[in-house]
Amino acid sequence: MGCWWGSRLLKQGHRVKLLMRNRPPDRARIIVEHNNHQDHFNCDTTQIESAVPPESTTSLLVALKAHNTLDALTSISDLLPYYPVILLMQNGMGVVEQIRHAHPDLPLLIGITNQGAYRVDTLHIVQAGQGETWLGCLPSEAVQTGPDAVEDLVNISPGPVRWDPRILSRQWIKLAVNCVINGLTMVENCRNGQLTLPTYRERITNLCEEIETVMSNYVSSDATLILQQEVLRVAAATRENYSSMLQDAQNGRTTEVEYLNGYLCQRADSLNIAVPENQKLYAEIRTVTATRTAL
Ligand code: KPL
Repeated sequence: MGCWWGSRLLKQGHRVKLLMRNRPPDRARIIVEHNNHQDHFNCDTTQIESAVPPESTTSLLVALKAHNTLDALTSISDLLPYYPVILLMQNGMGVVEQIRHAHPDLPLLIGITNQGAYRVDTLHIVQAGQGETWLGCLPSEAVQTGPDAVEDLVNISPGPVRWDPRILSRQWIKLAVNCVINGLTMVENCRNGQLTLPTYRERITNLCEEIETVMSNYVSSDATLILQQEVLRVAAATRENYSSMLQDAQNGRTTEVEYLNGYLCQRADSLNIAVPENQKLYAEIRTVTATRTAL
């Protein structure tokens, strides 16, 4: 996702610097492949430990896995006050709470995308389809940031990027979709499209009903009604995809389960809401992960 955003901004003439974990060359090239065509974008890079304070109008876009985000931000904690906007783009929920706890008062924004892109190499991505992206500020934020602070990001095209004043609802719907699709594809070891088969319908209904009950404690009920419909729509729209959780597991990487199914079960627990179907799925995912890791 970092490469995708970087390439879009560079195309529009913005300056982009990639902060990278491993020692990069000073200048590098992002390659974006689409319909068997490659676009190349030169950009500045720096190793994250050597990063220096940015210019005053620079936004920080954090496109890392949920479980790597807090550590990455902490490693540049001296620089964080220099960024007028810090945009977080992770699957799942719980990262904002962790960051708030460790680094209070940062100007955080949330980005949610269904833009399909996968990595074939460092700085080399394949853009799979044209998705949508929403940006917004959580209602709990002390400092409310508005769309003008991210005008350049909102105006990026192609691929619509919109400001959403109800980003929390969208975050919960995305959490629900990822809990169900990523979780079930992980235990069934299948592509997303398989979940549209009637055999999975009852299980999906039960999972969604439980998630709706938890979710309705955080967002208005009109946002919760469409969950099952949304799960099936996304599974069909991404039918050829292997979910990110399954891909992570297949490649021996840490999955985001704790920020998806784990987060959901923990919220349910703190509200004293029974979610047996989701608890069962969460346990199955952990068993499958342990079995695959042990192989
Ligand atoms: O977000 C996804 C993921 O895999 O993490 C979906 C939308 C389920 C696409 O695979």
